[in-house]
Amino acid sequence: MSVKPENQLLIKQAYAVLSNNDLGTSTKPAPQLYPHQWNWDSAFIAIGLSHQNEARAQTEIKSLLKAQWSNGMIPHIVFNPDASDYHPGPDYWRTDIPMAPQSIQTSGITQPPILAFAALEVYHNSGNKKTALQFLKDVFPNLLHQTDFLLNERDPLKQGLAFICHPWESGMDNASTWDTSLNSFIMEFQPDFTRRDNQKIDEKQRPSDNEYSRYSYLVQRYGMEQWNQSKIYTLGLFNIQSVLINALHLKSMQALSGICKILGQDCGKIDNQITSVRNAFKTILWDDDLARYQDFDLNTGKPIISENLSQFIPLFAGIPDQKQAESLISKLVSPEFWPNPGWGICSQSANNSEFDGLRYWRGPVWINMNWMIIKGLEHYNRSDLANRLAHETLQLVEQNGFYEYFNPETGQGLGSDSFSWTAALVIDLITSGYE
Ligand code: 9WN
Repeated sequence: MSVKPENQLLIKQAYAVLSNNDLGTSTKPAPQLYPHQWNWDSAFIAIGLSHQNEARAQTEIKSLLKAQWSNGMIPHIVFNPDASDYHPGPDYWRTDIPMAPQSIQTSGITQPPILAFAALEVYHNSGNKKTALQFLKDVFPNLLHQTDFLLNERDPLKQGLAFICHPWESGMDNASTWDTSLNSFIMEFQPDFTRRDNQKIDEKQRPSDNEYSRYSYLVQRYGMEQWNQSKIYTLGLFNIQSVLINALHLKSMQALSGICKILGQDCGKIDNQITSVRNAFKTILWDDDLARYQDFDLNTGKPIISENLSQFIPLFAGIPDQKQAESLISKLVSPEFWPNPGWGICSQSANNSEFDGLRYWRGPVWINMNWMIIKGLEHYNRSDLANRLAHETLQLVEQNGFYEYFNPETGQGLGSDSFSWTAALVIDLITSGYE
């Protein structure tokens, strides 16, 4: 495969970003803003690393799994003991409880579960299949345990869908989708904290103070329950069956079924679980009248009507049937989500009254989202659109830098520079033959 000189340079720069953010056995998402290890960041990072250094890619995943809780939860942050400049830090979480690992400090919540899919990608990209097979054997039980956590502790009504208990678990923290639910619960006390993020990044590009106050309250309140999952559910503060979380969970379960077959084990249980999650997408998360997927708020018993891009992520897991996929793709290509000319998919529709092209998950383009949608378009045989989206993604980074997110109108880089998953997924796109 011949790679254009400008893309060869981009790959070189991308590896430099990952190497500068390398903490030894894990990679921080960004040099200043995010000094610890994050869950879904490490999954994307491992995929990028696997094209150059498969052993290091495997270590990235294993280091996160070392922090897995005894209930199967893989935490959203694994704290770097040498870094302190992040709110909420380890003590704020009150995770010094028997369920959490004893020698590693972690947060008390999880994040979009794409790790099993990443583990299978790392295996496929490996040159040394013997060590890669051993890697799959090593991580398989932990990854199954994570699925059990999501299907049991996070599915009290046994519907086949996991709920999230905090906007940080959604990965799309301040999407306006969460506004009503986040502002509905009563805070029994005012949480005490100092924000660090807006000392480093222009506050117009970050969540609001009100959101931070509510994020921090949830952390403290759940900490008071010692992170007991049924108590968290019963508190009823923020219990949402998210489309993104469940789509990535299904994608990971499909990968686990693939790993199970590679390992020659009996895969009946995981295959049945996949069927039940697929059915739940059809019966609970799909709205036939609106021809779209919607998050579901367990506290109100109602779907959340909000136009953000998570409705397209089921394409990545091959969940919609052909007709559903066609409706979703026709909305995806409309200028409210994908300006033409443009830089990819807006995190919220430009027609959404809360759209803000600067503010984090309320409009900006994110590289991991473009990347998952590219793969979803390929799944539905829309290489024409996948190629266009990949091209715009690579141009965006080449012209503006390895930023965390981007203004969908101007392409301006926002948030932190030298962002790891931007670098990792640029490597993966170019190595996969996109230009
Ligand atoms: C809170 C690390 C993480 C990403 C999330 C993104 C942002 C953290 C923050 O950064 O969240 O988890 O401090 O804002 O929203 O998706 O994993 O890159």
